[in-house]
Amino acid sequence: MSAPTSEARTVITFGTFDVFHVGHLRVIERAAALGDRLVVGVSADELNIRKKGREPVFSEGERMAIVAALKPVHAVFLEESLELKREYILEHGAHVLVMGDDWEGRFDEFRDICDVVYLPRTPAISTTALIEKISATG
Ligand code: C2G
Repeated sequence: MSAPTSEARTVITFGTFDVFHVGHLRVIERAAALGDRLVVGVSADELNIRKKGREPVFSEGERMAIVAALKPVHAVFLEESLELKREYILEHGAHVLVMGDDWEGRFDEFRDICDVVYLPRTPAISTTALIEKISATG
């Protein structure tokens, strides 16, 4: 007798992924390992300007292309608002929401529709530190 076919487990994560580095890669790899398919919301340029007060180094089109080309990533979409997480989770049929632990506790409200997992950040690397390092040596 064959086992009943179960629905593929979809994982969703979000991020800017600007000046892509190994900390981004690690969170994507670990997120993908929690399910069968990984969908990534890449934050819009406009969202970064609004929330962080600066334009990303790489445009949303470039950042989406980089993330979409990664082996563990099944699909990418543009995250246009931080307030639309519930809609994105439902739209993509996600079973698990994964974020780095810099967001610890911030998305617990979605536990009614999916699992919420916070992964430890990769230490000692960040886009901001990289930009500072590059401009100091440039
Ligand atoms: N990250 C990590 N280790 C690092 C740096 C980043 O694990 N050293 C993780 C973050 O915790 C996040 C992901 O990589 O889960 C993307 O990080 P950012 O590009 O900084 O994205 P962020 O601005 O946190 O996301 O809805 C969330 C927004 O899209 C913003």
